Amino acid sequence: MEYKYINSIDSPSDLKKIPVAELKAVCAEVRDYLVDVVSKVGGHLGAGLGAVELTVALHYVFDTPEDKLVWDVGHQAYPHKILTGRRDAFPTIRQLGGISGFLRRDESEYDAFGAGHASTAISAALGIATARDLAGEKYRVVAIVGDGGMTGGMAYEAMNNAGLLKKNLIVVLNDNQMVSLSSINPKLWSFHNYFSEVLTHPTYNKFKASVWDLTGKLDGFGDRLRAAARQVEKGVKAVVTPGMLFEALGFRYFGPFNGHKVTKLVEIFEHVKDFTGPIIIHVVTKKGRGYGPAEKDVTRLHGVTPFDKVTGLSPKKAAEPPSFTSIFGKALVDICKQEDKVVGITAAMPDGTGLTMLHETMPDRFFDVGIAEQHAVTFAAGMAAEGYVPVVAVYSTFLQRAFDQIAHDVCLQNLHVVFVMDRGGLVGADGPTHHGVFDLAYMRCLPNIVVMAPKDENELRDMLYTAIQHKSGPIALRYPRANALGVPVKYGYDLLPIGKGETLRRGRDVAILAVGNMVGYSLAAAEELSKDEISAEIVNMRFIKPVDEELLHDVLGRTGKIVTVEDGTVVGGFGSAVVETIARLQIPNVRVKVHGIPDRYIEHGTLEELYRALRLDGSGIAAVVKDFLLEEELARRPAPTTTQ
Ligand SMILES: Cc1ncc(C[n+]2csc(CCOP(=O)(O)OP(=O)(O)O)c2C)c(N)n1
Repeated sequence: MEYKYINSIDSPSDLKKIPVAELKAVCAEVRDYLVDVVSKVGGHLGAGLGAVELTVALHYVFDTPEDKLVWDVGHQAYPHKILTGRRDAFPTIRQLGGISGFLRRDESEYDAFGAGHASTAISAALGIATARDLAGEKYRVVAIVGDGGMTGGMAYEAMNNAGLLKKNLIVVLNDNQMVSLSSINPKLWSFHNYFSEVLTHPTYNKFKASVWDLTGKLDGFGDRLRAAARQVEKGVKAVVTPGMLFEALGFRYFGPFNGHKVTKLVEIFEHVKDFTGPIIIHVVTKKGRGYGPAEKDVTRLHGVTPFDKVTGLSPKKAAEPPSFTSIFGKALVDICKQEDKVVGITAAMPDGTGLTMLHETMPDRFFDVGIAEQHAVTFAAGMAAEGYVPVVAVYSTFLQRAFDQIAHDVCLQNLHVVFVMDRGGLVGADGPTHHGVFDLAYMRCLPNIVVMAPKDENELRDMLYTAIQHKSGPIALRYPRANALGVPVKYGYDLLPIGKGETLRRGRDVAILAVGNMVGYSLAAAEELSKDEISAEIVNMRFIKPVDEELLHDVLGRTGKIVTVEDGTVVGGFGSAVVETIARLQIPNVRVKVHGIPDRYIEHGTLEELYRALRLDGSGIAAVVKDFLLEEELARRPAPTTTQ
């Protein structure tokens, strides 16, 4: 498509110069550019396509960056990036050194608040509005949140508080009737059913017709709306509107509006932008709008690798081993067939966590609770209290949100809940909001819990089985966003002894103690080291908690030097566990190097790039070990004597 408008939109002030009647054409160009770039570089597609008109209208009406737009999650903010000075940088999105796939305050003054996790926008926007009032300033604050974001408890906590504080705050509810990233049941928002019922209710339609008649005449919008409501009320006992819930929380509700009519959206925002108090504008949109394949295959084209623009299909990959996710999904179904008390729980990510398979085979043993990780954990605790064995499958990064539920509802009561953390470790292009690098640290500090990480697919299966059999308390396992290693999957499952590791390779000079996917990289490092005649012992510790003390004693007794390796933060993670154990046991004359993710947020890039940069691949680990041995040798040399 030849672009008439967007090549000269370097900021929203350029957008504002375009006559309103031409905004439809601007939207078509934004949409085309979005599909064009994402088809080449991959990224989030469907949500952005559904929010094009909304984004154009918001930037057209509001005076950003003085007025603050606070987007929830941020995966729908690609059109926002295109219109706010990042059009030319857009093809670098999610690549090392390029712009982020989510929102970042340090990337643009138009990103009023960083995001990547759901349901935070209304809280952040209310905080901004409160700060504005305290500082005596006048700008406007708009939170844009999807119906998915609305399934998270924080959204209601924020609305309840906003209703009390009565701040001038606009919440735009972008309702595309898609909550879960699921091919099976995307409509998890109970209010969705409520809305659908209300929208087809004759009373509501009569009410709405009156309101629309009046909104045609633009002055006195709010008063007339209320008058219309009263007029309809006269004729019926009770008026049901989709906004009753929000109004109970102290918001004034407007909608639902068609979220793809850009001129109408401009008109609506113009009229409400200076209303006082919290208001909610409900717009109905279609995920993937305007691009056939994304409208049809909404789940697959939510987030994509590069694809053919005509067909929407990504090129077929050469045959590769299955992902850890699918190994888990299959094993869970298998085990559920033998154990009738086991259930699977996901927080809006059935496809991403592999639980779709459970839904397909045993739908009554499967629960998708919406984007509600905290609830997922306490819901699981409730089931465990009644003798069920819930397997909570959540991405490592999203489970962070449920820390207190894990501590207070599960570990304190020593309930047998199994936590399966997918996307543990670095995740690549999604970047710092999504890297799952804190899980080993935040899990292992809690009493009663067992924490494990498998080195390959067979160990993952055994760990899942062991976790389900471990009736004495909570237990967690984590694995990376990756294909499994391709080792032949053995028949059946073995019970692993809790807290026992295994030595995979004997060595003389140094021992590398690794967990999870770092075991494979450590074996590669040992090969490299052997070329330099360094003999490294490789230990798969399997358990981050409890630490295998016997094995530690044995290894240290023979080598005296260990390097711990993990795909997680060095602060309080697996290496810390080893160091703490050595200190507690008072093992003398040992030298330890803790290697893992440093104490800072890691940028986005491919996994290979990030592993290389952080020295977590085979060569990197070998280099770390050599540095460690060199330092150790230097430390042992006698200090040079000085001559006078
Ligand atoms: C706390 C948290 N859990 C899960 C996710 C993964 N996730 C990203 S987008 C999404 C669906 C969001 O739905 P909605 O807000 O309606 O936006 P849509 O994609 O439908 O436009 C989910 C579950 C997340 N970002 N944050």
